[in-house]
Amino acid sequence: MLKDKIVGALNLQVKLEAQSSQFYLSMASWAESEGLNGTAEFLFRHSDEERQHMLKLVRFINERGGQAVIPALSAPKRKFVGLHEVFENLLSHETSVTESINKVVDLCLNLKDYTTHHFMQWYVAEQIEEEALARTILDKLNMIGSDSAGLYLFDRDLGSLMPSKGVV
Ligand code: OFO
Repeated sequence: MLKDKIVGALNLQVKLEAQSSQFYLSMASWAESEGLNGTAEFLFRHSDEERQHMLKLVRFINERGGQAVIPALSAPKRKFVGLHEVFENLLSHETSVTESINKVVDLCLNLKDYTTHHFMQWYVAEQIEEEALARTILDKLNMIGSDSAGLYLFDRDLGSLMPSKGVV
């Protein structure tokens, strides 16, 4: 049986993962409307993955005797100046998700909830991958600058990349 404080922290994480999914869906929609189809595919997949992260938490909370709360969400940002802004936003969002996950892990240790602590290790590992990938993508974009041939190839290659795996 989960302690109330743990349920509260996990439900906050449910909300953050849902926000991630909506935010990346909004980015994907912007990219598709700009003709950046590879980037859009990548972001649609990223959005789907975030929804899976949310569901994994929902199922865990309910299985362990708590109640997962499905949150209301505010509308995500929908206009971006360019790809650089998209991936800067993505990295800074992921950094805040990592901080939140670390807080949950910390609380688990303080309350001696080793089961939830074990469960959360999957999220810790996932955040390392996602942050590293976002940084790699930003490095590539910095290298390309405003070179349109480079941006064309970048967009094409991103279309076949999985958000939680691989390097551009
Ligand atoms: Fe759920 O991994 Fe990003 O936010």
